[in-house]
Amino acid sequence: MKTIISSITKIAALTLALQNTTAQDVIPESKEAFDQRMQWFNDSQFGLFIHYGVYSNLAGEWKGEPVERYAEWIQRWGNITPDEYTPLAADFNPEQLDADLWVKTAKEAGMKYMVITTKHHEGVCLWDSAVTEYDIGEATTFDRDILGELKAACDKYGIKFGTYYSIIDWHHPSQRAEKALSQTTNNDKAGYITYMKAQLQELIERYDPAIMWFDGDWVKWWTMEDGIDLYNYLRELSPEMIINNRVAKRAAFKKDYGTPENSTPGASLDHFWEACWTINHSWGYKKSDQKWKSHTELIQKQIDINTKGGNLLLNIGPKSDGSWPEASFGQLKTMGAWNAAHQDAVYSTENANLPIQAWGKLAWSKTSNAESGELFAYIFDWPSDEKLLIKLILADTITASAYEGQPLPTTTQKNGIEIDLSSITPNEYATVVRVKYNGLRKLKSEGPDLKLAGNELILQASDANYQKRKLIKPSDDFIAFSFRPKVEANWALNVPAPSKYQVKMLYSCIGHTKKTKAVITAGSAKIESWLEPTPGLDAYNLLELGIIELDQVGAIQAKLSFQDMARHSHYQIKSIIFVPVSE
Ligand code: FHN
Repeated sequence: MKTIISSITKIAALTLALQNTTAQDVIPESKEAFDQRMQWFNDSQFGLFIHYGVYSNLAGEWKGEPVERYAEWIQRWGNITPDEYTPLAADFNPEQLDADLWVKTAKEAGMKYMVITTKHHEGVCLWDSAVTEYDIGEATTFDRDILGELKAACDKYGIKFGTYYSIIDWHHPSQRAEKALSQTTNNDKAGYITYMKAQLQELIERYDPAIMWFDGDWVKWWTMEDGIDLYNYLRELSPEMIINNRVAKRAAFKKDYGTPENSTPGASLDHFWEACWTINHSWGYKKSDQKWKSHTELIQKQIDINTKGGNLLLNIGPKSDGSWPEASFGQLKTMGAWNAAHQDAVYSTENANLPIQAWGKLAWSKTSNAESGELFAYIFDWPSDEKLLIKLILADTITASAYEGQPLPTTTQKNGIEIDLSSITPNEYATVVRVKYNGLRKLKSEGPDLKLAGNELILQASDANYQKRKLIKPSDDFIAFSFRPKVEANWALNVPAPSKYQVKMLYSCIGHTKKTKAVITAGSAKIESWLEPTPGLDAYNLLELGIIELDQVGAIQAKLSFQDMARHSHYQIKSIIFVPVSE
């Protein structure tokens, strides 16, 4: 009891000290100090996300039946009552948890930090907290300090240790699991905030996390002011610790970094960011979830994210005993080998804001600028004629080589730089070519500036599913629809948070003889708009269709179809963008 009183006294004193910071202000920090604090994060490129808790015991099944959606949400989607769920903590027994193996595997994959769920929405704490008995100390028979073991292993291998903490807490009396998506008020908000602050102080004082990774900010009773107050509280407690933007309201709050989820922004962003992705489908371990991403998809995803200036935070969901699903080791091993063989192209590059290329990605070394430097071309789709055209850029001088240094012949074309790849063999996952230059110039870029904020959900043409016979797909850069009744494309859309979204579509169309309507559905939501013709198929228009509400968390189906498609009309769709609307 003494510990609890001292924690609450400390919090009260600290909260008073912050009174002079008005609710809407974050603690002042110069750009230099902020950039310095974010430096290691920005250089990391790749981190490990771990979803581990009592839900891991259930492996996505309840009473012998698989439960839909994410396994860590099983209490909600399995309609498990608190009386049924709370005692399950007694079975939590990470006896096979080998912190050294976890962290060594992460390091060998090329990961520079890790973030583990210390308290997910279920509310159980993976450390022995003084302010609750629903934790590893009292609610389980397990008595090791697994967070301490992981922190020690991170220190041993030079990996930064981070902690995930959910604002949502279905065990705390102030909230209820069955109202997970509809709870508009918290029936003891002040008490719960004091509880959270005490727990966060424990995590900081015991494990000194380099990152505090919040989640659950979307609940209606949590406000931007609450988040900024909590941000300031933590900045005082641990001035060098990095805090993600879900501490407040992610659609509008960008400090310290943005957190797109199971989605990669279509272009670079004007703030630090990290995209978190599952390695299969569910965050928490789900026995039936065999939707493992291929080694190629994972490597190319990391390259896509890194070349746009972000980090990939890749999730593993350990089994109840603390062991990892076998498939995860293979994926991380392959990623580690590729990262190790391309160190310059992974850890010494940054976003170059260069024109999008249909065959892969572009970045430049950190020391480059328009006058001189070195480009890295990451080739996903090997050109059939073995001639790589880097479109829309020219340079005064060009010297191209394979990643390992073998010279490659180049020629300057009207619309870009062409590199002869015939003397080298493509890498199974992605081939890197170096291009040293002087006097780099960008030709006019295609399409309108999307002005992305980073938390948009983007459906790219390359990720669409559709009946190929009905559509022409000349490249991954767009889907071409010609006059075909009932033609449609669909995507799996991962919704990170229930919210209203402004729906936009980047398209071009010609041959309009009469108006055509685009119809977009996402889960049960639907929106439609007439399409105006564009000056040409290469001249893209950003259409705003309007606002829809997505009241789900997790994967739903999105579909694009057309009504009254005009004869002899042709459409090219680059992307559909869902922009979260801050409440
Ligand atoms: O509801 C959580 C979900 O369980 C998981 O933790 C992801 C990972 O960031 N975040 C929320 C869904 O957006």
